[in-house]
Amino acid sequence: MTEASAAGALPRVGVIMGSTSDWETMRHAAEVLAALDVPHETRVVSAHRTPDRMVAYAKEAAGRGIKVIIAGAGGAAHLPGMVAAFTTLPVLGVPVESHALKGMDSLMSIVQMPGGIPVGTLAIGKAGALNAGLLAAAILGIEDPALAARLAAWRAARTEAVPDSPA
Ligand code: RP5
Repeated sequence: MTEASAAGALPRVGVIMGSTSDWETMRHAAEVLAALDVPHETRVVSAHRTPDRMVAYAKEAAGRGIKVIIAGAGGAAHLPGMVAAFTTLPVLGVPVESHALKGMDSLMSIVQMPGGIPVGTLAIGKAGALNAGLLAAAILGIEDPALAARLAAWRAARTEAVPDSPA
């Protein structure tokens, strides 16, 4: 399953990003959510280029049944923090690796939120996006034992795949 609509289920996780150029990174969040059968949606929502879309998305997400928002952006990465300003849903921020500063700008833009407006900040790039998807599944799994079991199986398979020796 990819988009929630494909299965007719309401999306429970929103995966948003500042640009289509972020998809190569953010697809790793969407792919693991799909692997875990978590209904989700993917949207391009830019804090700078489409600020009205961003405000509407953040304000309406909870009412549409979204439980967790994963927001990825690069450079002056204001999207996760601004979305968090408009919703009390958990917001997981993924710093996308930028060309100029290798994602350090993205990380610093996302991580240092003022007290009171939390963003759970992940690692720069692919690992951060993947882990954001896993964290979203873990959060939903608190109230969804079947999903928690799928997540545990996913993790166990990765453990099983680690070889004893490098050669
Ligand atoms: C940010 O600017 C986006 O999140 C993206 O990471 C970065 C560059 O965007 P493009 O110029 O590639 O559209 O807003």
